[in-house]
Amino acid sequence: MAFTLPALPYAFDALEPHIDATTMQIHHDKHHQAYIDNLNKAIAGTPNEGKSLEELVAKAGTISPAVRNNAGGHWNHSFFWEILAPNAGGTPTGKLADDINATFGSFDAFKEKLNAAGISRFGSGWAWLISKDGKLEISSTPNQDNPLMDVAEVKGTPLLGVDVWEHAYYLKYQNKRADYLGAFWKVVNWNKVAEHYSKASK
Ligand code: MN3
Repeated sequence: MAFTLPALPYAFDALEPHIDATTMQIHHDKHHQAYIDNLNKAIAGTPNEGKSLEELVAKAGTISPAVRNNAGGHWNHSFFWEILAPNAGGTPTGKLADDINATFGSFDAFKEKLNAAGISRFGSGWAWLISKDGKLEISSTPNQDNPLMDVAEVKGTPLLGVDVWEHAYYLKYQNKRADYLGAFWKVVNWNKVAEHYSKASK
C-alpha cells in the first residue's frame, strides 16, 4: 500500500506565535506530502514496494538516494509533528528530566547543546536527542537522514528532533535559525518525548 500523509494532530495556527500557520501549512501539506509522493514514485514496481517505512530507513545506505531521502523525509516529519503541541514547552518531568540533568548538567545546558547542534548543521538537516545504549546523546544529521539509519554517524532511538531546513522557519525567522530554535522550545510536547524515552528504555 502506498504511503499517505498523516493528519497534523492540531490546527495549522495552533503553534502561533512560535511557529506561524502559513509555515505549518506549507510544511505539512506541501513539503511532507512531496516526500511521500516522491517516495511512492521511487518504490513503485521495485522490491522496496510494500516494505515498511522503518525497514526502508534502516537500510538507507543500500537503497537509492531517492528512496533514502524521501523515506527519511516522511519518517522525520511524521515524528516531528508529534513532538510539537500547542500549550506545550516548559520543562520535562520525571525520569526524562532526571536523566537530562544527570547527562548534560542541567536543562539549560541540554538546550544549549541541542541548539548548537542545530545551528552548526551546515545547510539542511536535523538535530536530535537520542537514546543510545541506554544513554542520552545529542546528534545531528544532514538532509533527511536520521539516527535510525544504518548510515548515521551516531545511531540511536530518536526521542526529540528539530527540523533545521530553511523551509521550517524562513517565512517568520528568515536567516535567524537561532531565533527559530528559541521558539521551538516553547512548543515541545514533553509528554510525547517522555513516551519515546520510556519505549526506548524497555
Ligand atoms: Mn521539513
